[in-house]
Amino acid sequence: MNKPLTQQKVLLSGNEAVAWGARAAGVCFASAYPGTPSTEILETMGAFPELEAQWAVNEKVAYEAAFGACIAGRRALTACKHVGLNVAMDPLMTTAYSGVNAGFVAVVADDPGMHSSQNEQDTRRVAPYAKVPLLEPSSPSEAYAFIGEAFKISEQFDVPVLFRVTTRISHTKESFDAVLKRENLKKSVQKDPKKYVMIPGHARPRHVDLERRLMALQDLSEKTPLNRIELNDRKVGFIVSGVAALYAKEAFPNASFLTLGMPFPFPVKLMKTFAGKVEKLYVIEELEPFIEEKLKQEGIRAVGKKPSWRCGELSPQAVKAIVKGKEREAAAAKARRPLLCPGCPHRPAFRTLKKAGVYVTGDIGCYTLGALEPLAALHTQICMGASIPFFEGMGKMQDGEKAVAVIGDSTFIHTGINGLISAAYNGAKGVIVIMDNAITAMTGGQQNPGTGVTLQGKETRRVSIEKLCGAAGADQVDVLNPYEMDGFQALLKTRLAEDKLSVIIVRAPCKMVDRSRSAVFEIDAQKCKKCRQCLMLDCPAILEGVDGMITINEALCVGCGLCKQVCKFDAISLKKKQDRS
Ligand SMILES: Cc1ncc(C[n+]2csc(CCOP(=O)(O)OP(=O)(O)O)c2C)c(N)n1
Repeated sequence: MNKPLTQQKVLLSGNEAVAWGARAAGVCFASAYPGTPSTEILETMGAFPELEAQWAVNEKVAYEAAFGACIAGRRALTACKHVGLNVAMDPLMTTAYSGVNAGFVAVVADDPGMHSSQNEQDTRRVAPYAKVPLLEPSSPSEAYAFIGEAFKISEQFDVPVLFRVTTRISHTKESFDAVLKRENLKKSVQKDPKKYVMIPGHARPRHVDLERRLMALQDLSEKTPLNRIELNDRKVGFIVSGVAALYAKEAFPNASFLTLGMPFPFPVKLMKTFAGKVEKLYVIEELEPFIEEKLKQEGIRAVGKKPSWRCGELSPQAVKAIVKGKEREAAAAKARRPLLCPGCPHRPAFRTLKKAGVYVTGDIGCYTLGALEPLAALHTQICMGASIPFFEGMGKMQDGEKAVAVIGDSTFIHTGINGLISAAYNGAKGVIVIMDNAITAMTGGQQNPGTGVTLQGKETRRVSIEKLCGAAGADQVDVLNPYEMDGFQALLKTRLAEDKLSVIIVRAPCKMVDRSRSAVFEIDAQKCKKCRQCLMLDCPAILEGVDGMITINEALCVGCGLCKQVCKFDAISLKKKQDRS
């Protein structure tokens, strides 16, 4: 008889490895809000029938739902991008006090280099602030192995564990052997108000206890194999963590290394021991001088990096430059600028807003690209949900001209709704535009409560954005198709002239959802006067040749017809089927 398979060769990205590792660790519940580079963790878990994986409306809710499962005695995981942890900071700070029942791990994916983020904050700094342990793998196989350790640490030390990955780990694939056994841990639910009701009288002793737990974690950090010394050539030693460990090992393969898979609490004794074994000590880490500062504080002599290296990613070449004491050279401009997809419904909406000449407070999503030339009709973007409060504050301080807020459907449900309730309550006036493309497009097309489908593909209740807006206190809610640009323009003018708080929902499906290609357009070179109005739409399908000729790339055109709408010379028409190549 064949033995059941206990080990399997897998090829997984870091995010997939986190998901597979969590399944092997017996995680029963996972909740997240999407955010690059973390999104695929939950997408992968969503495909595991043996556990409950779900999208929450935002990271705070995701954290709390997962924590509820942990109180119920099941291992639970939440995942987010670095800025998502800002939204979930409130429960993180106090669940550190309360501690856990079954294991609880918060996976946070940082984005050094800001490939798809508005900042590059270093989550390692959060661990000492929140007083929780931090694990940091340097490869997908380590991510797989460390997740199980994170749950054990969480249970042994009664604390949530922060698990940090970065873009290069999240999105790099590695082939390794995965143990397929799934742990089966079930604890019973505890009614323990002294632990889970954090009124001051209960929280004070829990804070004292947290300090005790941290001391015990400090001991663990000194002993755990997650922090490991490899002694080779002793002339040069490196203290490294995360993906920087791989860069340093590639750049200096013969050197000695102390790799910190559990950088916090800092293994101070281990760092001193290692420092004593090598002639010259360097510390190599991406972003903040997190380990470097601790070494300085402990009087351990080590060479760190110049402040210019705190911005952006490292590489093996960067490690060599740091060792030579060089400054980071200014990065060359990125070759390709981001563009809205052909047929994207945000394009006509921004064209209309630009025509209206209004100040637009924006938010985060694909529609943020409306800030770029030539659409250039969005004027702020700081963090998710800020558009409506910015609009409210600006509107109250400005004489005459009103700002318009622009926000996507997923962002509106994430934190935009709070801004609308507050604006309505405080008597704000003006127009809020919700760009509802029925998906969370920016992060690759995830479902949200507005789409009526769950992460695991079940039909569910669908939230009505228009009813939400009415209930929140908007005086007027209109719904229209952004492709009807004349209608949108007229409505915008009317609503802006009124003394009301209005919401206009411009609704048309994202082209990633509705992939139908109704038609293809072409430009009649005889009729085209090269007025460039179609080019001003910034559609990737419309091209200007070196000879000034404007053409439509048939392979990219999805037939939205926007270019035909803006052409004053009737030079754009449907391409007949038989003429299509
Ligand atoms: C706090 C936080 N969480 C997650 C993200 C990642 N993120 C940016 S925009 C966005 C949602 C975009 O969806 P939507 O508002 O519907 O706009 P669309 O991209 O569909 O146009 C997400 C998940 C982020 N930037 N900040």
